[in-house]
Amino acid sequence: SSPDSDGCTPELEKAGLLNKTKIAEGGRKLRKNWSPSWVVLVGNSLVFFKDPKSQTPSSWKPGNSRPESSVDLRGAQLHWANNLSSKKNVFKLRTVTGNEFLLQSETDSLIKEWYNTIQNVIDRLDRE
Ligand code: I3P
Repeated sequence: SSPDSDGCTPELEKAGLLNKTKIAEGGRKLRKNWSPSWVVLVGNSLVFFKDPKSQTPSSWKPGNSRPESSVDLRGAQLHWANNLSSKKNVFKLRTVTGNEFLLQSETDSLIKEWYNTIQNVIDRLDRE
């Protein structure tokens, strides 16, 4: 049988290293604090892990390490946001609860893949 034959394990869509900063919490602006984050897109959530060195796609399994934080993508909004940073390849993710994150990569193709994959999940949730 497949690893998810009971349908209870959310599908791992994507995982990788991105630069991340939270810029708002509940609509309240925060001071930027960029740091590398291991980002995992699983089911309806984007999950952030603090220690990228201990994380690899093959070692990641639900429950085997504690996420730093997690974002519910239902109703979220995604926008390219190169106007919000001196860095290149930046997009902004805004949750329904008014939390805002910037995510960034030096690699053009990589950030485009992340943008498209997250947008696809948001679109899927919008249709539900
Ligand atoms: C911030 C830091 C950030 C920078 C931000 C600065 O200074 O240099 O990297 O964001 O710019 O304010 P500090 O470390 O003193 O908080 P970017 O790298 O995204 O440009 P900003 O204030 O224009 O957002």
